[in-house]
Amino acid sequence: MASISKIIERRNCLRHALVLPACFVAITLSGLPVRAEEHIVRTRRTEWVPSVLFIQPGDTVVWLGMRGHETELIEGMGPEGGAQWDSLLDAEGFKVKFDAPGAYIYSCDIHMSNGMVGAIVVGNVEPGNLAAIDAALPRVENGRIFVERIINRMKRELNRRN
Ligand SMILES: [Cu+2]
Repeated sequence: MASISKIIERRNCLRHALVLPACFVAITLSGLPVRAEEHIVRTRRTEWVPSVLFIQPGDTVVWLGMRGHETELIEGMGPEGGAQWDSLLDAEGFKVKFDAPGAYIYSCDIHMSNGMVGAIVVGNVEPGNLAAIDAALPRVENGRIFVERIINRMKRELNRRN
């Protein structure tokens, strides 16, 4: 017959076995200290791959394959107080850290009329600046149709996710 102390020991083990995984799950679901990630956008001729990228606040985007290209936020197409960028030409490995949630529409200015437009969505909630992006669209002079196409693709992907 097992002694009382052995029974208690077994109970404690059982308790730890149950409690530890539960703690782990709680921390993960609360969205607390999850490590910031780095995401890569590559060029394929005059396209960004992926053309629509979903990331979390605090993540960084790195552009690769940038010979003959540059990347810049289209005016008025990022959230207020969010990252703004305009790289040099041949900006291999250019990086932007995104802290503010929202949608960011960017282009390679040189190839904008070839459709070199991309979208980055930061955060899990519906971006708060979709109306502002729509309002900024008429001000785009080159390749507006491609900008519109990427905005629509982004909205479709947002609908699919929500
Ligand atoms: Cu380009």
